[in-house]
Amino acid sequence: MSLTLHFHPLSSFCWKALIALYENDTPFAANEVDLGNPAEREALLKLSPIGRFPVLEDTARREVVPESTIIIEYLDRHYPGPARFIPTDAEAALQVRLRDRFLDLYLHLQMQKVVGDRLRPAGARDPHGVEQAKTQIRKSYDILEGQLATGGWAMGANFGLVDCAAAPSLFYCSQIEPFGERRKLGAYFERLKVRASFARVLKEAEPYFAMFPKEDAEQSAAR
Ligand SMILES: N[C@@H](CCC(=O)N[C@@H](CS)C(=O)NCC(=O)O)C(=O)O
Repeated sequence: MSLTLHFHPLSSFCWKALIALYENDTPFAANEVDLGNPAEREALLKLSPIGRFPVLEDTARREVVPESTIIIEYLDRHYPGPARFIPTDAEAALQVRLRDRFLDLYLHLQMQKVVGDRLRPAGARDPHGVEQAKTQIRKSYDILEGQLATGGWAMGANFGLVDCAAAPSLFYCSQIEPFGERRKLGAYFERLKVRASFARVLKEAEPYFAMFPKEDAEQSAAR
Protein backbone atom coordinates (compact mmCIF):
# COMPACT_ATOMS: atom_id res chain seq x y z
CA MET A 1 0.00 0.00 0.00
CA SER A 2 1.64 3.23 -1.07
CA LEU A 3 -0.95 5.81 -0.04
CA THR A 4 -1.30 7.44 3.38
CA LEU A 5 -3.92 10.05 4.14
CA HIS A 6 -2.96 12.41 6.95
CA PHE A 7 -6.27 13.56 8.32
CA HIS A 8 -8.63 14.09 11.22
CA PRO A 9 -12.02 12.34 11.36
CA LEU A 10 -13.91 15.57 12.20
CA SER A 11 -12.31 17.69 9.52
CA SER A 12 -14.69 18.56 6.72
CA PHE A 13 -11.98 18.98 4.08
CA CYS A 14 -10.61 15.57 5.08
CA TRP A 15 -14.09 14.13 4.58
CA LYS A 16 -13.99 15.42 1.01
CA ALA A 17 -10.85 13.36 0.26
CA LEU A 18 -12.11 10.35 2.24
CA ILE A 19 -15.34 10.21 0.23
CA ALA A 20 -13.28 9.92 -2.97
CA LEU A 21 -11.08 7.17 -1.47
CA TYR A 22 -14.12 5.23 -0.22
CA GLU A 23 -15.98 5.61 -3.52
CA ASN A 24 -13.36 3.44 -5.22
CA ASP A 25 -12.29 1.33 -2.24
CA THR A 26 -8.81 2.72 -2.86
CA PRO A 27 -6.38 1.09 -0.41
CA PHE A 28 -4.70 3.62 1.88
CA ALA A 29 -3.35 3.94 5.39
CA ALA A 30 -5.09 6.52 7.56
CA ASN A 31 -2.87 8.61 9.80
CA GLU A 32 -4.97 10.54 12.30
CA VAL A 33 -3.23 13.81 13.14
CA ASP A 34 -3.77 15.62 16.43
CA LEU A 35 -2.78 19.22 15.70
CA GLY A 36 -2.73 19.87 19.44
CA ASN A 37 0.20 17.49 19.73
CA PRO A 38 3.39 19.45 18.87
CA ALA A 39 5.21 16.43 17.38
CA GLU A 40 2.26 15.52 15.15
CA ARG A 41 1.81 19.16 14.09
CA GLU A 42 5.54 19.34 13.26
CA ALA A 43 5.33 16.14 11.20
CA LEU A 44 2.40 17.55 9.20
CA LEU A 45 4.25 20.84 8.66
CA LYS A 46 7.21 18.90 7.26
CA LEU A 47 4.91 17.35 4.68
CA SER A 48 3.02 20.52 3.86
CA PRO A 49 4.18 23.92 5.13
CA ILE A 50 0.64 25.26 5.32
CA GLY A 51 0.02 22.78 8.15
CA ARG A 52 -3.53 21.87 7.18
CA PHE A 53 -5.08 18.54 6.37
CA PRO A 54 -5.87 16.49 4.35
CA VAL A 55 -2.46 15.61 2.92
CA LEU A 56 -1.97 12.51 0.77
CA GLU A 57 1.45 10.87 0.74
CA ASP A 58 2.28 8.47 -2.07
CA THR A 59 5.50 6.53 -1.49
CA ALA A 60 5.24 4.74 -4.87
CA ARG A 61 5.30 7.98 -6.82
CA ARG A 62 7.25 9.94 -4.19
CA GLU A 63 4.59 12.62 -4.11
CA VAL A 64 3.06 14.59 -1.27
CA VAL A 65 -0.28 16.05 -2.28
CA PRO A 66 -2.06 18.71 -0.19
CA GLU A 67 -5.48 20.29 -0.90
CA SER A 68 -8.61 18.15 -1.04
CA THR A 69 -9.46 19.00 -4.66
CA ILE A 70 -5.94 18.26 -5.86
CA ILE A 71 -5.91 15.00 -3.90
CA ILE A 72 -9.10 13.94 -5.68
CA GLU A 73 -7.69 14.93 -9.08
CA TYR A 74 -4.49 13.04 -8.23
CA LEU A 75 -6.42 9.91 -7.27
CA ASP A 76 -8.51 10.18 -10.43
CA ARG A 77 -5.37 10.40 -12.55
CA HIS A 78 -3.05 7.91 -10.84
CA TYR A 79 -5.35 5.54 -8.93
CA PRO A 80 -8.53 5.50 -11.02
CA GLY A 81 -11.42 3.26 -10.08
CA PRO A 82 -14.98 2.79 -11.35
CA ALA A 83 -16.01 6.20 -9.98
CA ARG A 84 -14.39 8.96 -12.04
CA PHE A 85 -14.34 12.36 -10.38
CA ILE A 86 -13.42 14.68 -13.28
CA PRO A 87 -15.01 14.27 -16.72
CA THR A 88 -12.62 13.51 -19.57
CA ASP A 89 -14.31 16.14 -21.73
CA ALA A 90 -12.36 19.38 -21.15
CA GLU A 91 -15.39 21.69 -21.17
CA ALA A 92 -17.33 19.48 -18.77
CA ALA A 93 -14.24 19.28 -16.54
CA LEU A 94 -14.11 23.09 -16.42
CA GLN A 95 -17.71 23.20 -15.19
CA VAL A 96 -16.91 20.60 -12.51
CA ARG A 97 -13.91 22.61 -11.30
CA LEU A 98 -16.01 25.79 -11.27
CA ARG A 99 -18.67 24.14 -9.07
CA ASP A 100 -15.99 22.68 -6.80
CA ARG A 101 -14.48 26.17 -6.33
CA PHE A 102 -17.94 27.59 -5.67
CA LEU A 103 -18.60 25.03 -2.93
CA ASP A 104 -15.21 25.48 -1.27
CA LEU A 105 -15.11 29.28 -1.42
CA TYR A 106 -18.71 30.32 -0.96
CA LEU A 107 -19.97 27.57 1.31
CA HIS A 108 -17.21 25.54 2.95
CA LEU A 109 -14.95 28.46 3.93
CA GLN A 110 -17.98 30.47 5.14
CA MET A 111 -18.89 27.58 7.44
CA GLN A 112 -15.27 27.47 8.68
CA LYS A 113 -15.51 31.19 9.47
CA VAL A 114 -18.63 30.67 11.61
CA VAL A 115 -17.28 27.61 13.41
CA GLY A 116 -13.79 29.09 13.79
CA ASP A 117 -15.29 32.12 15.54
CA ARG A 118 -16.64 29.79 18.25
CA LEU A 119 -13.05 28.90 19.13
CA ARG A 120 -11.95 32.51 19.57
CA PRO A 121 -11.60 33.94 23.06
CA ALA A 122 -14.32 36.36 24.18
CA GLY A 123 -13.25 39.84 23.09
CA ALA A 124 -11.55 38.56 19.94
CA ARG A 125 -14.71 37.47 18.17
CA ASP A 126 -15.97 38.82 14.89
CA PRO A 127 -19.81 38.90 14.96
CA HIS A 128 -19.96 41.08 11.82
CA GLY A 129 -17.77 38.62 9.90
CA VAL A 130 -19.91 35.74 11.14
CA GLU A 131 -23.08 37.47 9.92
CA GLN A 132 -21.47 38.10 6.53
CA ALA A 133 -20.52 34.42 6.31
CA LYS A 134 -24.06 33.33 7.18
CA THR A 135 -25.49 35.69 4.54
CA GLN A 136 -23.15 34.15 1.98
CA ILE A 137 -24.19 30.63 3.04
CA ARG A 138 -27.87 31.53 2.44
CA LYS A 139 -27.02 33.06 -0.98
CA SER A 140 -25.04 29.95 -1.90
CA TYR A 141 -27.98 27.74 -0.88
CA ASP A 142 -30.20 29.75 -3.24
CA ILE A 143 -27.72 29.33 -6.08
CA LEU A 144 -27.48 25.58 -5.43
CA GLU A 145 -31.26 25.28 -5.27
CA GLY A 146 -31.38 26.81 -8.75
CA GLN A 147 -28.68 24.49 -10.09
CA LEU A 148 -29.73 21.13 -8.66
CA ALA A 149 -32.05 18.70 -10.39
CA THR A 150 -34.73 16.75 -8.56
CA GLY A 151 -32.66 13.53 -8.69
CA GLY A 152 -29.15 12.34 -9.37
CA TRP A 153 -25.98 14.15 -8.38
CA ALA A 154 -24.68 17.68 -8.61
CA MET A 155 -23.52 17.40 -12.20
CA GLY A 156 -25.96 14.76 -13.44
CA ALA A 157 -26.04 10.99 -13.32
CA ASN A 158 -22.46 10.43 -12.13
CA PHE A 159 -21.22 11.02 -8.59
CA GLY A 160 -18.05 13.12 -8.85
CA LEU A 161 -15.76 15.81 -7.43
CA VAL A 162 -18.60 18.26 -6.88
CA ASP A 163 -20.49 15.75 -4.73
CA CYS A 164 -17.33 15.05 -2.70
CA ALA A 165 -17.11 18.81 -2.08
CA ALA A 166 -20.81 19.29 -1.37
CA ALA A 167 -21.36 16.55 1.22
CA PRO A 168 -19.06 17.84 4.00
CA SER A 169 -19.84 21.51 3.51
CA LEU A 170 -23.61 20.91 3.45
CA PHE A 171 -23.39 18.67 6.51
CA TYR A 172 -21.75 21.32 8.68
CA CYS A 173 -23.54 24.30 7.06
CA SER A 174 -26.93 22.71 7.74
CA GLN A 175 -26.11 22.85 11.45
CA ILE A 176 -25.57 26.60 11.16
CA GLU A 177 -28.29 27.52 8.66
CA PRO A 178 -31.16 25.13 7.91
CA PHE A 179 -32.05 24.61 4.22
CA GLY A 180 -35.60 25.84 4.88
CA GLU A 181 -37.88 25.66 1.85
CA ARG A 182 -35.08 24.85 -0.55
CA ARG A 183 -36.48 21.44 -1.35
CA LYS A 184 -34.09 20.32 -4.08
CA LEU A 185 -31.14 21.15 -1.85
CA GLY A 186 -32.65 19.30 1.12
CA ALA A 187 -33.42 16.23 -1.00
CA TYR A 188 -29.92 16.27 -2.54
CA PHE A 189 -28.40 16.35 0.95
CA GLU A 190 -30.56 13.38 1.99
CA ARG A 191 -29.27 11.44 -1.06
CA LEU A 192 -25.70 12.35 -0.10
CA LYS A 193 -26.14 11.13 3.49
CA VAL A 194 -27.12 7.64 2.37
CA ARG A 195 -24.43 7.34 -0.28
CA ALA A 196 -22.22 4.50 1.07
CA SER A 197 -18.96 6.50 0.95
CA PHE A 198 -20.38 9.47 2.86
CA ALA A 199 -22.41 7.32 5.26
CA ARG A 200 -19.14 5.59 6.17
CA VAL A 201 -17.38 8.93 6.75
CA LEU A 202 -20.20 10.06 9.03
CA LYS A 203 -20.19 6.80 10.97
CA GLU A 204 -16.44 7.03 11.53
CA ALA A 205 -16.74 10.66 12.67
CA GLU A 206 -19.56 9.92 15.13
CA PRO A 207 -17.32 9.23 18.14
CA TYR A 208 -15.69 12.64 17.62
CA PHE A 209 -18.82 14.78 17.25
CA ALA A 210 -18.74 15.84 20.90
CA MET A 211 -15.49 17.69 20.10
CA PHE A 212 -17.27 19.91 17.55
CA PRO A 213 -17.29 23.51 18.86
CA LYS A 214 -20.76 24.69 19.87
CA GLU A 215 -22.15 28.20 19.91
CA ASP A 216 -21.90 29.71 23.41
CA ALA A 217 -24.48 31.97 25.14
CA GLU A 218 -22.80 35.19 23.92
CA GLN A 219 -22.86 33.96 20.32
CA SER A 220 -26.47 32.79 20.38
CA ALA A 221 -27.52 36.12 21.96
CA ALA A 222 -25.80 37.95 19.05
CA ARG A 223 -28.03 36.10 16.53
N1 LIG B 1 -8.08 24.26 1.01
C1 LIG B 1 -7.76 23.19 1.91
C2 LIG B 1 -8.39 23.48 3.27
C3 LIG B 1 -7.89 22.53 4.34
C4 LIG B 1 -8.35 22.95 5.71
O1 LIG B 1 -8.76 24.10 5.93
N2 LIG B 1 -8.27 22.01 6.64
C5 LIG B 1 -8.63 22.30 8.02
C6 LIG B 1 -9.50 21.19 8.59
S1 LIG B 1 -11.07 21.12 7.79
C7 LIG B 1 -7.36 22.33 8.86
O2 LIG B 1 -6.39 21.68 8.58
N3 LIG B 1 -7.41 23.10 9.95
C8 LIG B 1 -6.34 23.13 10.89
C9 LIG B 1 -5.79 24.48 11.17
O3 LIG B 1 -6.25 25.43 10.56
O4 LIG B 1 -4.89 24.58 11.99
C10 LIG B 1 -8.25 21.85 1.31
O5 LIG B 1 -9.11 21.88 0.43
O6 LIG B 1 -7.73 20.79 1.69
